[in-house]
Amino acid sequence: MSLVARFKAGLARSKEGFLRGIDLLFRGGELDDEFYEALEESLILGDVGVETTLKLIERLRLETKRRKVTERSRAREILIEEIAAMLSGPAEQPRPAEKPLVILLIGVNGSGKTTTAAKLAHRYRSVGDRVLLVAGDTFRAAAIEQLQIWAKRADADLISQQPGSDPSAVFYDALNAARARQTDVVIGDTAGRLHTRVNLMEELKKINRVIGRLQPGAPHRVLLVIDATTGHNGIAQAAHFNEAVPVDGLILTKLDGTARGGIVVAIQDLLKVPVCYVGMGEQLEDLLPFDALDFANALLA
Ligand SMILES: Nc1nc2c(ncn2[C@@H]2O[C@H](COP(=O)(O)OP(=O)(O)OP(=O)(O)O)[C@@H](O)[C@H]2O)c(=O)[nH]1
Ligand SMILES: [Mg+2]
Repeated sequence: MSLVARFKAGLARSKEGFLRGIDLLFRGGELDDEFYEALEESLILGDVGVETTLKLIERLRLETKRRKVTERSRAREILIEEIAAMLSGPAEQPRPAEKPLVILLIGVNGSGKTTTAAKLAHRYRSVGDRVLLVAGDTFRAAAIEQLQIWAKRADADLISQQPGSDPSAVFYDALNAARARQTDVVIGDTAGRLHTRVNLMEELKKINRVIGRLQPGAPHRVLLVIDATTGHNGIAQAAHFNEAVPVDGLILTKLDGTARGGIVVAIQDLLKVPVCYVGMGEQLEDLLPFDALDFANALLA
């Protein structure tokens, strides 16, 4: 299945939701004020957000005028282009010169960090990388067991310690093990934390420091995992996390569970942090690398 088709499948609920109205709008007629008003309403309904929606509408108005497009059906392509332009981020960073590549997953409780760690492990394993998962959530015994099960399924190594131990110590062990074993990619799971809890954000900073001391430049990718079904709350979370540890990219999970998939557009526009992956299900294969044009096409084409 092509990436567009997979995005479409993951967006099934949005397709039944706000995207249905948008699809109908583009089917025929003139590009009049009524059209723009209805489009604005639908985009906001789909969690694209007021600010981002107004920006998109403005660009669509300008671009259709410039190209002398007056029919709604021809404006669809232009809106796809504008959304794609808004979504396109910098190309993926190359791997560090020295192994391993260290990825750290952070986010609020239940956003999908542990599942995403496993999905990422699976992605790297499937191209032949040696992967080490780090059970950095030492709060709950169940969290460690959950990652153990996933590590087995994804055929990745795992480093864990007793529940209650210092997560920084787990990362210290893990990085040393990764070096000794010639691991290609280290993927760190962390405990869910509310962005408003100062001590927990301090713990995150410490993990970040410990990793950086062991391997300069690491963690190479700090990825913030956001549950797409929480809508615009995710934007406030992201700003706080970014203050504690600079976030390199976003992973939006549970896109399959929302009828308002427009959040992807809003989040990238407002945060200026690229969406790297989107989660569209609970299985190992359900993490898709983000592609702006394919995603925009899946939304509207
Ligand atoms: N439908 C769907 N469910 C998902 C997705 N990603 C994660 N989940 C589910 O969301 C729930 C929480 O996922 P976890 O990976 O445990 O979340 P977490 O961030 O590690 O949670 P804490 O460790 O408690 O903070 C699980 O039931 C996952 O199966 C997704 O992309 N789509
Ligand atoms: Mg977890």
